[in-house]
Amino acid sequence: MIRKYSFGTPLPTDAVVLSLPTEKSPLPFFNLSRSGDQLILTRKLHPEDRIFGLGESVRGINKRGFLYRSWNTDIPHHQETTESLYASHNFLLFFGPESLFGLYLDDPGRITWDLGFTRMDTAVITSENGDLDLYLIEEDSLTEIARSFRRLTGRSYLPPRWAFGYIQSRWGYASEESVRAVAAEHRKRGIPLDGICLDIDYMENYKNFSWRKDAFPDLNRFSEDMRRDHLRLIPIIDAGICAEEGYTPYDSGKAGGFFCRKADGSDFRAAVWPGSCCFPDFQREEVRRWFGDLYQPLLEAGVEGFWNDMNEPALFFTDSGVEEAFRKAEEVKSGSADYEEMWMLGDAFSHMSNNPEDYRSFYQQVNGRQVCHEKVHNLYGASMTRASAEGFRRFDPEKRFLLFSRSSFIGAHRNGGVWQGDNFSWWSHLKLALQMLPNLNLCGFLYSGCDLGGFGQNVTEDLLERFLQLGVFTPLMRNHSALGTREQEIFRFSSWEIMRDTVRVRYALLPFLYSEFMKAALSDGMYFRPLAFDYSEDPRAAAVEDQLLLGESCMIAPVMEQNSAGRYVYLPEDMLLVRFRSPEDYDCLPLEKGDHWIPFSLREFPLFVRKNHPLLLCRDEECSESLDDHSFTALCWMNRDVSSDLYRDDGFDSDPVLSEHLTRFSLNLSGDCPGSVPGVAKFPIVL
Ligand code: MIG
Repeated sequence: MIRKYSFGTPLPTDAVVLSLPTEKSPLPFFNLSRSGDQLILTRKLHPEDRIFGLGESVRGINKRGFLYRSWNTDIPHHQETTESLYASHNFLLFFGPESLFGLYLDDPGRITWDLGFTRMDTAVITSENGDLDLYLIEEDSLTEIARSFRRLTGRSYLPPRWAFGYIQSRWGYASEESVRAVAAEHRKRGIPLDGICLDIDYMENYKNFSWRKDAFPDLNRFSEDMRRDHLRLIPIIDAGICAEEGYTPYDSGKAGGFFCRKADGSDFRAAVWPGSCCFPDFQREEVRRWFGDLYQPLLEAGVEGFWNDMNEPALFFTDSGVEEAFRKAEEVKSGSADYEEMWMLGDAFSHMSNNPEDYRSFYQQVNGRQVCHEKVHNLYGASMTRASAEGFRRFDPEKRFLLFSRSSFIGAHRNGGVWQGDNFSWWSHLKLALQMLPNLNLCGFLYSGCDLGGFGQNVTEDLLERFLQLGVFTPLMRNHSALGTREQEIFRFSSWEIMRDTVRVRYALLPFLYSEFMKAALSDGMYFRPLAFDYSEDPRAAAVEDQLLLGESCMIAPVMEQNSAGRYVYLPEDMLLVRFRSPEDYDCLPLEKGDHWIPFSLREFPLFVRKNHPLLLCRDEECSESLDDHSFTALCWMNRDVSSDLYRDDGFDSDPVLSEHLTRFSLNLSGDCPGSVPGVAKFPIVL
């Protein structure tokens, strides 16, 4: 049951697709109060209450015990105490002895989620706008609440199948040759690969939809050559449009009046990579149409995937920000500043970027009305994603395109995936990535993944290998790193063969993982879930913070500590451990429900499969297109006949019907189990 409550005059967000009547009865579960414009919700927490949700945010799977802020921020140096990341996903699940409900705030402005931070026993949620629609969802289980929420907000984005292949990326591939060399090195060494991202280096002076003719002379031919080798180019597009006369996107945007404006009616400008930029007012339909059509020449050149960046929007600085910083510096220089201002001199400069003052200084058009950007800030990336996706649909409505964005808001989950932003080559960020995934899924973002190996700082070989072992299971499996850091492609490292075999396991599992993903997406389910979702009666399972359920029958438990020789795993029921070293080298171990310490050398990683549920492995290939998804090795710990469904499609169909793509298959106990481990069947099947 979904109930809607309205407060004031809510701004449209495009998050909700279901129209519901507004409740007149008082809001249950929360104490409601006002302070100025703010709307404040308060709820006493039971000591055993858990809170899931908030999608992209720091800390654990259970969000309880910290304060988070919905305020999309470019924050490459995030850590445990960071309150806001690149996205705002305002959905929470309360789960405890006295609570089982979901709460969604459809509010594009700043929201503070004090989930037991100020007082351990109290949740206080504050909306700054104060005008919003609030939805309460009550169902019998966490899974059903999540499903209802997806019905409310719409089906998750479906990427093309090739987007489940391994993707190599780096900020700094400065020419066609360097990209070709990276591709060739993967092919030469048998490291499977489906795509290479082009970062801002491919553009001419970082201008969107342009490319450097000196270094990337013929994108058409380049893209064709790559396609012949079963590789796709995935260019980046930034939010800001370079404010330079003679540059077509600027001229057409200017002529159309498509950019965000200041109070005096002039275009708002801020510096980003290309220098002074204007920012499309993505809230307007005609602006989205114009921007979406700008992708057309690249689509015509054969590009089938993009990543949208800097769309919080990130602002390096504005003229007024620079003036203000210089004014402070002058005061300090002339001796007129007091002690505190002198001490803050560094801040005066570093706070020039993503400055709240700047976000307050421009306006967006919402339903024909000028609204201060601050009030709709968190929609910017989502609306850019919408513009792109709508453009792709106009270009080819039959086909799925790859699209993942840095910034997002609920609603964008219908149009694209997300990557988890700029992380560091830190062990703690490996764990952070894992913990974010189920909450992203809860908020509808099924196609996601982190920068494997870490974006900032220098990775170590073992950290990259452990990142890849998580990446084997994340829908987006992309190795990405920042300019100036240690080169991070697999082939750069002495242990590249170990890493290659890890990626090969991904390809052997790809048809199975794709099937699990599509089944989840097409039934409004979750690909990754906290253990609490399936084992809500088991308090041990509900508390697990370092393992995730995957699809209908699997569980992952990656090693996330340096130099560890293994790890503890809690099995909420009997499960088969498949410990992988490569597609042909793995061992199968039936394990009983309970705690286990399991050794994992650096090259080993587990997948756990529920008893009487089959796992399908195919022969790995160098790219997803070459995979044979008819012949499999079936692995199953079984003590009865089992049957299951495999989802398959052409990988592009933009509107597949689940039931039309399922192949039912059975494994019979009577036909004896040919595996070498008693009770574990292992045999070839053809579907
Ligand atoms: O200010 O395009 O998150 O993935 O490599 C940095 C360069 C801009 C941030 C993205 C990152 C990308 C980088 N971008």
